[in-house]
Amino acid sequence: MERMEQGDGLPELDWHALKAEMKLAAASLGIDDIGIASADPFTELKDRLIRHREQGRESGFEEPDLDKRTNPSLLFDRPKSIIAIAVAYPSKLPDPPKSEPGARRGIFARASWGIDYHTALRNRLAKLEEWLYARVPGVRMESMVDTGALSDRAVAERAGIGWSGHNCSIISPKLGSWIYLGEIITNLPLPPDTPVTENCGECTKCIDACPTGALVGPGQLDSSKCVSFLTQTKGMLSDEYMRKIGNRLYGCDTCQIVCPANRGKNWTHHPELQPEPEQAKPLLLPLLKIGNREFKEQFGTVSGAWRGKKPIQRNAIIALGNFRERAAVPALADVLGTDPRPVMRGTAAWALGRIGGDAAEEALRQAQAVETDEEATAEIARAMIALSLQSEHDVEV
Ligand code: B12
Ligand code: SF4
Ligand code: SF4
Repeated sequence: MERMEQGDGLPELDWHALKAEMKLAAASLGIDDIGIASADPFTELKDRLIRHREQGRESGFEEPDLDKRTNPSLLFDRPKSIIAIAVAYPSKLPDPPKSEPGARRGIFARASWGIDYHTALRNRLAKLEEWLYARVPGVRMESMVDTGALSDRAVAERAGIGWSGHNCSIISPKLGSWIYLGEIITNLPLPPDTPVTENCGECTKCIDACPTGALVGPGQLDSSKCVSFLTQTKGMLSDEYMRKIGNRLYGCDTCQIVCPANRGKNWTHHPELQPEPEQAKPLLLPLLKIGNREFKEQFGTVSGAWRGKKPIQRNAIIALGNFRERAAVPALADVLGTDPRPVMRGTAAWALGRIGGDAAEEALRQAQAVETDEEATAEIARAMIALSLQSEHDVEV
C-alpha cells in the first residue's frame, strides 16, 4: 500500500484496501462480522430517543446524555469512521440439566452464557486496535461495548451488520440476532458500508410472543414492561410480572427464539462463549441462601450477574413460586422468617401464596404476626387472600 502523509498525521493509504484486509482478518481476531459506519451525527436516532424518553420507555441503563449518544464528535476528537463488530453466540444449551420436582432450575438468557460478553468483546476490540496500530501510524481509536455512550445497535445498523428488527434486535442476514455488538470510533477515513436491505416485512411473531406486551409497536419497546428489564430490577414486582417472569433468573430470549431469522442458528465456534450448564441453568434452592463469596465463585464471570446477587435471588424465589414447588416451602418459610431484606421476605410470601398448602399457610400466619415492613406486610396479606381463594376453589372442585 502506498504511504504518504495526510491530515491528522495519517499516512495516505488505500483505505478501501485496508478495509478489505481488515474484513479478511476478522475471523483470525475472533470477530464474525465487521462493518464501517460514517461518524456523522445520528440525527434521526436523537429524535427517536427524545420521544422514547418523553413516553417514559427508557430502562434507566442507557447513557442519559442524548447529545453524547448521538454525536460521535462529542466523544472523540475529529472522528472519521466507526468500525462496528459483531460476535455470534450460542442459542442451544448442550446436554441441559433436567429441571424436575425437588430439583427445579432457573435459566439465564443466552446473552449471559459463557464469559461476560463485555470481556469477550473488549478482548477482540483490543486485538483489532493492535492490528490497526501495526498498519497505520497515527491512528487514534476509542472502543466501546454496551456501556459506552453510543447506541451499539444504531452503529451496527448504519455499518450494514444487520437490520433493526421488530423485536428491536439487530438481525444479521447471515448470523441472525444472536450477536453481541461493539465498535471503535477512529480518525481513519474508511469508506462506509451500506445498510442491509432485508427487513422484517409483515412478520409480527416477536410482538405476538412477548409475554408482557412490552413490544408496544414494531421496534418500539416499553422497557418498564420488558421481562429482561424486570429481571434486572431489585425491588418488589407486581403479581402479574412475577407470574410472567416464569423461571427466568436473568434476561429474556422469547422475542429472539420465535424469530424466523434465527432458525437453525446456534454459534458454537467461540469456546469461551459456550455455556457452563450450572451457570446457565442453575438449581434454584441453593440460590436462596448463597453467600457473597459463593455467588462470586459460581456467577462472577457471567454478564447476567452484573447487578449482584439480589435480583437473582429474588428471581429464584419467584421461579420456585411459579413452579409451585412444594419441596421449597421450608426454605421459602425460612426466607420469609429470617431474611433481613424486605424484598426477599415479600417475594417469599408471594411464592408461598402461589404454592399453597398447610405449611405455606402456617409460615405466612407466623410472619404476619411479626412482620414490620409495610411492603412485605402487604404481600403477606395478599398471599393469605390468595390461599383462602385457593381453598374455596378446592372446596368447589
Ligand atoms: C438499555 C439497554 C437495554 C434495555 C432496553 C432495551 C431497548 N430495546 O431499548 C433492556 C434492559 C430492556 C435491554 C434488554 C436486552 N438487551 Co440490551 N441494551 C441496552 C443498551 C445499553 C442501550 C439500548 C438503548 O439505548 N435503547 C434505546 C432504543 C430506543 O435505542 P436503540 O435500541 O439503541 O436504537 C435503535 C432504535 O432507536 C431504532 N430506531 C431509531 N429510530 C427509530 C424510529 C422508529 C420509528 C423506530 C420504531 C425505531 C427507531 O433503531 C436503532 C437501531 O436499532 C444497549 C447497548 C448500547 N450501548 O447501545 C444494549 C443492547 C441493545 N442489548 C443487547 C441485548 C443482547 C439485550 C437482550 C437480548 C438481553 C436479554 N437476552 O435479555 C434484551 C433484548 C430486549 C429487547 N427486545 O430489546 C444487545 C443487542 C444485540 C443485538 N443483536 O441487537 C446490546 C446492543 C448490547 C451489546 N453491545 O451487544 N437492553
Ligand atoms: S425480551 Fe422478552 S419481554 Fe422483552 S420484548 Fe423481548 S419477549 Fe418481550
Ligand atoms: S420475529 Fe419476525 S418481526 Fe420479529 S424480529 Fe424476527 S423477523 Fe422481525
